[in-house]
Amino acid sequence: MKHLNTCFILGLGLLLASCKDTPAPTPILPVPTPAQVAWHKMETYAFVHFGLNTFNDLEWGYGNTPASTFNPTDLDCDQWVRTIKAAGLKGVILTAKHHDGFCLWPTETTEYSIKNSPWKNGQGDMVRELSDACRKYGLKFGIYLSPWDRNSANYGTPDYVKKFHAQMHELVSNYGPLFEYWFDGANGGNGWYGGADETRSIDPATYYKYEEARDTIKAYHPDVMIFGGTVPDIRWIGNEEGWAGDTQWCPYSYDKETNYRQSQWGMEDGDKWLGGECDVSIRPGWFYHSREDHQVKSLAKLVDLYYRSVGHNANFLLNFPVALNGKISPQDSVRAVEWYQTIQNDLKTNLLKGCYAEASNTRGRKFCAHNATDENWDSYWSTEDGIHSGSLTFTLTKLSELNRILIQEYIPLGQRVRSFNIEYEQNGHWIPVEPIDSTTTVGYKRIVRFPTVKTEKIRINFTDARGPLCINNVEAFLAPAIITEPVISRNLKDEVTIQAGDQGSEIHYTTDGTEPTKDSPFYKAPFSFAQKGTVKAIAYDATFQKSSPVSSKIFDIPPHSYTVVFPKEESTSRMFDGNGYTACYLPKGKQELIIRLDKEYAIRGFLYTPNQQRDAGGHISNYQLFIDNKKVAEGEFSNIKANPIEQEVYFPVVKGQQVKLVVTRIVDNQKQAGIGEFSLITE
Ligand code: FUL
Repeated sequence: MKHLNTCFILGLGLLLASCKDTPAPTPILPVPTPAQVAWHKMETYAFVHFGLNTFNDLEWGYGNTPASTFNPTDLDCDQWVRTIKAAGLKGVILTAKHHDGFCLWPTETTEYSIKNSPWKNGQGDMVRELSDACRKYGLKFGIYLSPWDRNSANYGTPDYVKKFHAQMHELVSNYGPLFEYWFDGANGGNGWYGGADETRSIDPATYYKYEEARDTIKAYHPDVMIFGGTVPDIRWIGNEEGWAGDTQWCPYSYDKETNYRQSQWGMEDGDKWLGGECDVSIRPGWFYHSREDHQVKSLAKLVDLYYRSVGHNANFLLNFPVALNGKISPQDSVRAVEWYQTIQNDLKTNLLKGCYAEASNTRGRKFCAHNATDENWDSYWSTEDGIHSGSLTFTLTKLSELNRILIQEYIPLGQRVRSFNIEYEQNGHWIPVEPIDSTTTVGYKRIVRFPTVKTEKIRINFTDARGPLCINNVEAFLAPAIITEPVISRNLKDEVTIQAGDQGSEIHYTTDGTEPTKDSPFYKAPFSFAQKGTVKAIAYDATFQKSSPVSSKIFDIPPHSYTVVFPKEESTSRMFDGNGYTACYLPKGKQELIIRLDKEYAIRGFLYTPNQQRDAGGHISNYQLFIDNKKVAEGEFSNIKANPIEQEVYFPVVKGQQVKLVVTRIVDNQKQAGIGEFSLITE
């Protein structure tokens, strides 16, 4: 026994000595700060958009909606926080002031605040209520303070910047602790501005004095992550759809950026560590609109977004548009919790737990393959200096089915992996899995989804990296199938096409508004639907005996009833083809569209979809609509630049046959308006 102990101690001594001798790989710049690493580990958190816009059915208030309209009847921040927590989200960011300038706390800087609203007779403080609720339930708290202020009379002058900084000071010194501070980038130009009702432009890079702002914020909250402005700690992912590119570098250089959409992928040669944040609303809009009650994102959509954000090395920021009563709507909370439970269930049983891990090469015992499965985030498998590739092979404890592999790099030493692939062993042969994304970067976290394979051995080949590999975690799972709802569209020939989201599932549909079941008619091919009505469909997987959620599409005037009078170009047909990715551009000089309908209709609104192609321009930001030469609507498509989704406009019913859309402003003052889809809504 004594002898054994001596051997053991001797062995341990030698081992420790050899560990001591093997240095860790040199960091590859840029590397994240410890606060940035802690932020990556949060992975998912919530946004809440609530304010005057909520009560006026707006996305971007003009700055003139009266403070008296802010009147939640049953505001309950505890309910928000309970919901957000049940959805597994780790924190919440509140729009303390949106572009309309209305402040949700009793600021000294302006009268345009909850002080002058009927809510709690002007005695309330929403920022306080939410930050208290967060503390009570153990959630982190963050602030969104819009730099653009469409209410402020002195917006555009140095005095406004003083006011903006004073607002920030009130927020950082009175509420907290804060984990994130959001500066929105929108500066749309026009606004009420104390009654001036004009367009004002500023240079955001210099006007707001973001460097000073950073110093103030960090003096109170040294570890806070600043979003936006000129000195951010994290970066906008470049879309408001909630996804990050599968190639996803945290390094980024704003001075090398030529198009803001580059942010979707990051930059391998970026000189700053700026992790991506994917912001998306659970509904189409950021603020609550009752007309969107049926448009809460589907479970399949949200789960997909999780894999395309967190699973693509980025954080996920899910917005809840709080409703008029001051609560998160039941549809939204049920969906968010369902989403969380689905992901938890997908990633429940790690099949690599207790497995045998082997590496093709390693820089020393301290950096062995086992570190990738030891559940210790700070230990990692690493290759020798100068060796930027290598494989990890895992022998499972038994023959298993799997369809997810989760990989993490030890990011405190920088982001390294450029490419990898995954194989599984079958009858002595290595067969590549078929991932649904390209397998390039890894970063803080990469989750690879692929069709289920059955095996006892899995191998990950890291084929290229910026330095020696540093892999601190690998897990594998078998996630149950989610059946995705089908996509319904109608083309120029008035034919309806229904496409399944999953291979192998069958589609059943109805055209009379009733809910489809697996006994409803089976969809085989496009069918003619030259009428107004609703088509509903489900995908049904006979193997799993499971149906997707129902997709539903309301079709109004059939495409064949529209004749374009101006411009007389063939490409105009693209705006009625049921495909937002094919667009028509109005001719330079005359930004108008004139349509003649086949007969008179009672019209109560219209739908406009901007060109859905990646990086497309020409989105209409302001419009007028005429029916039989009478103006029936005029307005702004707020936030269309950042979020180019279908826009809905309603007005009192007007009977007519000729419709004219006049484009009065195009995003970025471009010369030609693009129209992906256009249609009228009838009574
Ligand atoms: C955008 C804003 O303009 C939207 O209204 C919303 O607040 C979103 C999160 O950021 O840029």
